[in-house]
Amino acid sequence: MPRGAMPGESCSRHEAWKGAQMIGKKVEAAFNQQINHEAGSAYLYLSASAYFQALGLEGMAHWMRVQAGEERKHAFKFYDEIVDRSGRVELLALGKPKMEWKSPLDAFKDAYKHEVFITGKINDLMRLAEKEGDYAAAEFLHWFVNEQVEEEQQVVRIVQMLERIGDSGGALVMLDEELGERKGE
Ligand code: OFO
Repeated sequence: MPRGAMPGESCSRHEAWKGAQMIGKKVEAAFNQQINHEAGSAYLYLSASAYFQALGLEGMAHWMRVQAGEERKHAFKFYDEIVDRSGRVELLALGKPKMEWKSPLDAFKDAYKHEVFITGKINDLMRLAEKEGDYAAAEFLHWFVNEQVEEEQQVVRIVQMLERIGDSGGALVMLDEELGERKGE
């Protein structure tokens, strides 16, 4: 039921309002695809969390698990936006995520590559919204544009630290403790 409408309400004003809010088919399909990308990100980070858990790096496992939770929230944001604009959510299949990495550095480098991939998808969505003249979608996507800058920065910082740490076990333990303090979940 549209926001502000009473149960059973059926008036032309209501229908006109609903029509004005409807999401276009192209943007709807692209947003559904993005739900899949965000849910896939959550799945990947949960798998990385399990990898770190197996290595006994609890702090990194925690960091990845919090990140998986963030990605789930991103998927829900797209879900809610489709519903709020009277579209139809379609959940697509998720593939099996990678489960082994060569090292913590390798896992975080992969996370960085993944975020760059997602940034590209958000930029594609923005281009589509603008092409379709869907300013509500463009406005909604601004939050994600900023979020991607933040996410890439966070992961780059960890990659840089891991590169500096190299083979130093003590420094790795210290970084693990720091990453274990990430808020969330
Ligand atoms: Fe949803 O931001 Fe990372 O992938």
